[in-house]
Amino acid sequence: MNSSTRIPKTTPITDDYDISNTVLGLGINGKVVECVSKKNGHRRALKVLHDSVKARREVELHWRASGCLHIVEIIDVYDNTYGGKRCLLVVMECMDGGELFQRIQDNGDRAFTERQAAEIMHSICVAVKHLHDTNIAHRDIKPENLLYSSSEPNALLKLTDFGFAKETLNAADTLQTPCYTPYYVAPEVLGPEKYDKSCDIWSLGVVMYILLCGFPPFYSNHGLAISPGMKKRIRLGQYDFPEPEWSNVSAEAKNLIKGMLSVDPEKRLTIHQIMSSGWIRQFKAVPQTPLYTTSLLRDTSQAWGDVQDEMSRSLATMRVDYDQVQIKSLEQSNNSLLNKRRNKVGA
Ligand code: I85
Repeated sequence: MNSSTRIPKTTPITDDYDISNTVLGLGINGKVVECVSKKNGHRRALKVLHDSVKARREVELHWRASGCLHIVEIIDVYDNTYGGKRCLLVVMECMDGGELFQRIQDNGDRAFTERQAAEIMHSICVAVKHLHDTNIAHRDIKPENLLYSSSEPNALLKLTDFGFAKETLNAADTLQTPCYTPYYVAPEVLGPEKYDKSCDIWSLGVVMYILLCGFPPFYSNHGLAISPGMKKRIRLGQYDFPEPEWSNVSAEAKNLIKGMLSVDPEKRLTIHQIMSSGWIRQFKAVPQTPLYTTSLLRDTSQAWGDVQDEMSRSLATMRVDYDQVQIKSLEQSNNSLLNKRRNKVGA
């Protein structure tokens, strides 16, 4: 279905759903509560967003991204007045299994293995490939946004929250605009999309690192949410694979992490390179090496909130930094084709 044909319903949501008081989570842009379909009795998750340009973009991009096995599905969207304010009400499939790392912590007595980590990374990579292939950068991939569909062993892991998602026009689309002919196009015209997507890859690297050992690659020394020292370590790519946690982890996994956490976004792996690595593609053949992850996550469960805050803050920094890189490179550019376009746009 063409995404542009999807329009929120303007009929009252209460015609179709009973809305409960149970809060499932609080996002930055709105709260998520439970609701039940009057038609079929299915439990759903309802995200309430105050209507704005930003909220419209979130809904549009999430809607467009729906239809992937590893992305939380949108069922319905309503444009209603709710509590005296215009709101977008997003009804989603309800993810009953909770957050990724909570489930790993509750892994029972069995040790979490490198193969299980590879299977989880494969699921997340399928979601990211789907997004990047449809010109969407999520830009907020972090543990709290990775949810399980149920508590069954066969539950699916899915990505949610498109509050920071951004459309990335790719090279092919850029070249189809009348201003460019491919022979003369400057690299900076083709460039910008890469930075937003590379933000997602960095997140994949951090999530994969935590999956394999139970602690993040970068953290502050004094427990402060984000310290200058931590910022510096992120910028310089200063992290390591300490023993004993990393002693038995495969070299292939470590190399993949290095490629994902490469400081220079130009050098960072793309989702296609990651998907074609043996560790992801043949995750079922990855060794079942027992990891320290479960026990370390349990040990640090007190500080898990800090770990989450740290990741949110570094993602925020990265989104701003990369936006600036893009603006700067366009402003600084004195490319004749770009100037032609500037004149056309009248900017
Ligand atoms: N179901 N980031 C953390 C939740 N089903 N959750 C968050 N942004 C969103 C909440 C705060 C994610 O867009 C979020 C968003 C959407 C959901 C969402 C979507 C669909 C759920 C902010 C649950 C749930 C339901 C039943 C049980 C359980 C969880 O959260 C649990 F297992 F935890 F008990």
